[in-house]
Amino acid sequence: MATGPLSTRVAALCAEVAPRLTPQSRSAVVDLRQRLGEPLRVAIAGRLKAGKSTLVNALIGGRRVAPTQVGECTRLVTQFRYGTSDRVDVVRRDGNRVSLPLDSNGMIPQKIGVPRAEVSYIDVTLSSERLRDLTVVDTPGLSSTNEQISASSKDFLLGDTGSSDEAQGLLSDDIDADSAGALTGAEAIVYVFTQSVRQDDVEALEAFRTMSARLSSNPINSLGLFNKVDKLVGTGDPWPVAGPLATSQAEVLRRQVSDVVPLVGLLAETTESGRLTAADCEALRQISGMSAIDRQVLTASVDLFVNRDCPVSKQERERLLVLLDLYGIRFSLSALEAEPDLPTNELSRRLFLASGFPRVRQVLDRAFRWRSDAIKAGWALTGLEQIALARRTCGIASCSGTPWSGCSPSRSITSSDCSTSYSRSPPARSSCRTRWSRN
Ligand SMILES: Nc1nc2c(ncn2[C@@H]2O[C@H](COP(=O)(O)OP(=O)(O)OP(=O)(O)O)[C@@H](O)[C@H]2O)c(=O)[nH]1
Ligand SMILES: [Mg+2]
Repeated sequence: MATGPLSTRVAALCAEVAPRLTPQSRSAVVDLRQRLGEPLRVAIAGRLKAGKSTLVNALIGGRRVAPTQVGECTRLVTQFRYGTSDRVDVVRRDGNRVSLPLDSNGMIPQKIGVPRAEVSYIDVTLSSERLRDLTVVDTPGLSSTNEQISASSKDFLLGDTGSSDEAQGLLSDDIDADSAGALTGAEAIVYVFTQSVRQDDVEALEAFRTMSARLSSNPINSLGLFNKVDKLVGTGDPWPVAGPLATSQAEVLRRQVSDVVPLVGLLAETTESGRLTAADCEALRQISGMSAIDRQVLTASVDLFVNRDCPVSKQERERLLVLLDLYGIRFSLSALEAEPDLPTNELSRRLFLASGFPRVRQVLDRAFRWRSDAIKAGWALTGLEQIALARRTCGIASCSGTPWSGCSPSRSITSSDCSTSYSRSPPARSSCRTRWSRN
């Protein structure tokens, strides 16, 4: 069942045209119709270690399920969607599924038991309320600082290259075919970056957005996240710098994203997944009782924090670094110095506010959740259009014309659209390299 008025109209259109199509096109249209009834699918893209999985955990909330740092899964596309029970399926390229239990920490296991080359993606269902109207797709990071790769993948994805084999080779180093497929199938994209946006970020984002959906040139279905802003400054407050930087990066990316929002993803993950325990808070309280100068030296660097003499065990200090990093630790120590009896839940709430995540959620709601009907309907119309394009160029006559062009909710299909060339098309990748031509 489609969920909004626009999706409902497009679903009705799918139902109307499907019986008039060949079995292959019909099946693609039936898939499209089914997708209209599913939650909005948002892909998280960005460079290696930008904090994509950390963001996924914060978005899911209540738990930490996506591994960060290490593990086979960080190199695989992983989809998180709502289900009545928690379940991890490794989906093989032949379509077969291998079910795995979550590990003892409730996370996707480090070892998935299927050779990576045979895995298409990991399908995780969770009984998390947050996923009821949002499916999140975590993608492997763009690994390279090699600008050629972004350019080549862009060429390949946009169909502007003559040698798809060559481009595919480059693509597999950086955006592998599975990631490309996941992004192709997403209706919206969150692009995570750290530090300043670079030209290859712009190009990668442009390629992602274009292959995700050829909706329009408006950046209506992509959002930029400027992550790890706690790393921007040495020991001070990063927010006075983060705000203006995010604004200038939004300017650089104005054609690609609707907004750029600064974030300390780590604090969002820690607080949203409820990882900060009373014991952690107690350890921080003990450290806050040290003299001001000792505290200052202790928190001057990661190395000093772990190795200096301190009333808290080294193991606990390492845990605090994983949960909060130095910015979160300093923030907590200041809060506990001012209010030594601060309870754990109040400290966690303040860290959550300091993460910038409330604004991220608000912007995500505004950019995606509240507009999901229009985004999904536009995405499905594009899919229908491309099915028609492939059919016409393949010389199949039964789908002449675009019967849905009259009911486009977000735009109408114009003659300029009809001169656009398509080489790879969501949702069904067509083998036909096509160019629309009107009779
Ligand atoms: N200090 C700090 N560390 C962060 C932040 N966000 C993520 N990290 C850390 O950065 C590391 C990489 O985070 P991931 O979420 O695994 O990054 P990723 O983009 O999913 O990485 P790949 O999947 O390997 O490309 C982890 O150690 C995170 O804890 C942040 O806002 N601040
Ligand atoms: Mg990851």
